[in-house]
Amino acid sequence: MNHRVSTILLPSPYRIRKMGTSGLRETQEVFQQPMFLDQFTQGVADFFNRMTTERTVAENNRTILLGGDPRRGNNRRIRRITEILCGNGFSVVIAQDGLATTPAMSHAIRHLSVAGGIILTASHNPFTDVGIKVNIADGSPALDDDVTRIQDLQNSVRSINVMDFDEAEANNLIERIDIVRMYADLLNRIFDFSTMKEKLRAAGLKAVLNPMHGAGGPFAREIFVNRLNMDCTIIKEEPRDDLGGYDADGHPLHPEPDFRYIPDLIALNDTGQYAIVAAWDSDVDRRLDGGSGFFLESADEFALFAANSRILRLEGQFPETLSFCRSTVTADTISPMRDDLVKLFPGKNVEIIETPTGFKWIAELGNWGVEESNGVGNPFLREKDGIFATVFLLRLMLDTGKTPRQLMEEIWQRYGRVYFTRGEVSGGLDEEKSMLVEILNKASEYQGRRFGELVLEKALSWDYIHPRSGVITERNAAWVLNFSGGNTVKARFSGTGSGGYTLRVYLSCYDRDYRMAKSLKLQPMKAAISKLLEEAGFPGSCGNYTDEGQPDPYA
Ligand code: VG1
Ligand code: CO
Repeated sequence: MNHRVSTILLPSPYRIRKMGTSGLRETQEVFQQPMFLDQFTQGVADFFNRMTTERTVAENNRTILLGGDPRRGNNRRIRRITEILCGNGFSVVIAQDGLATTPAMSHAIRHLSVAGGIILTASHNPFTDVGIKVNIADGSPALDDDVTRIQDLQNSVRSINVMDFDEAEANNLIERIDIVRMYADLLNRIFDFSTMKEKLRAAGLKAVLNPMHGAGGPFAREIFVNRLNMDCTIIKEEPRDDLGGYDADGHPLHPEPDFRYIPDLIALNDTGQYAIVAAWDSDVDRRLDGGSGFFLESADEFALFAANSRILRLEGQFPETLSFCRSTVTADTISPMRDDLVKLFPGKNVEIIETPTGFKWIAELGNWGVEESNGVGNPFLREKDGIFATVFLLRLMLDTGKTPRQLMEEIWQRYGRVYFTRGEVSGGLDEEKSMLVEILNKASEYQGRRFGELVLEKALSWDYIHPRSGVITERNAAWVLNFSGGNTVKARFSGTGSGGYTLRVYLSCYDRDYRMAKSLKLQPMKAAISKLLEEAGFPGSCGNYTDEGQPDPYA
């Protein structure tokens, strides 16, 4: 076949940044620069080109899957990326008019056995940002070595190979798939929708779901309404290119399932009329769910799922080694469960692993995983998965007749509870950021000092020692401040922003008693952080704690 490919010279190449916690995120303006997307994509095509000529990574070794959230410009970008991939000898599978969730993409990459996927999403960032994630043949996000390789290739691009879209179409290089159906079929195989549907009919539970105008709407409708026939109200269902637009102060809305951004869902949950409530971010790899007035933190939900993981079907696919992973800054709800997990899976190896933030670190290791920002992953694909989590919660409720709160309290009664919140210190000045780095690097100098009610016992930095190779693969993935009374503060810089700095601060403390007011429990740590920053001469403060908007049944 002789397809027409033109080669366009890149007159002034850009310096493209390395992908961060999850893909590259830049403002719309950056992506609108002439040929910026072209250079980005040519580099990715070069990466897949090398990868697939070095070895066969998939049955459809020269095919790439494309899809993403409904963010402004993504349709156009999918068209252009298709032209460049086809210009480089690949064929392309496009998910559902370009609309797909990150977990559905991860599943489809594996299911279709293609060489990888390009996911157009800046996830929780507002529509004023653009993001692109690159996933490899096993469905997981590209890991650090690959990310470095991609960036090197991108920054060496001097010309772009392009095939006109219509030409690619005429040459049958483009296929379109019903990714909603493909993903719903997967969940059906895992959870058994027909049994769930029957139990739902008997129980008559109601739900409110909130896809935040991202990619989740069609998936939620197909699964909860069409397949499970559930009595559902779906708010913010329609995928919108502005992901809901602006708030009352003129700031673009964050499509992020975080207590700060879902006051409407919190209010509906407070009515007590809904057995299940859930919000997911624009690419549906994160969730915040619960029901009957209660919400579950991701680490708590992770513990609940781990304890009940045997009810999932396809158990034969569980590997010999079951890895329960959490990013190190996530509440440690899983360690107290170790002995029970070992008993739950006789004959298998059970390991509990701490990773850096970014689900790529977890996806690489295999199966169960959780992140601090409301992401829970499962053994069936290689990403966090918001809808999977909500369906799992629903399934547990149907099996037991219990509310989310009752389910969670059973776990806390057995293992104790980790009280947890996240906050941030953010700003635009490089000097401020450097100052924060210096304060945290030298925090051990404050050891033994009292900050409000707490004494700083130890300050250290956490390096990721890879559990397979034993090599330190990520140095200083978090700063750790151990205060008296088991109060632990961890901090790291965000890697998903498109400008300025955000230091993320994670607070946790364990207690056997789960019925304490969370804000009171966490207050001494918040005060200690403020005092420490103040004494170190830092001009800003830590705020925006997620528990501030969180309903607390024990308050
Ligand atoms: C944030 C979250 C992190 C998550 C990442 C990507 O990263 O804190 O837990 O993995 O977003 O999630 P950062 O570096 O800004 O803290 V998503 O839903 O944007 O793919
Ligand atoms: Co996301």
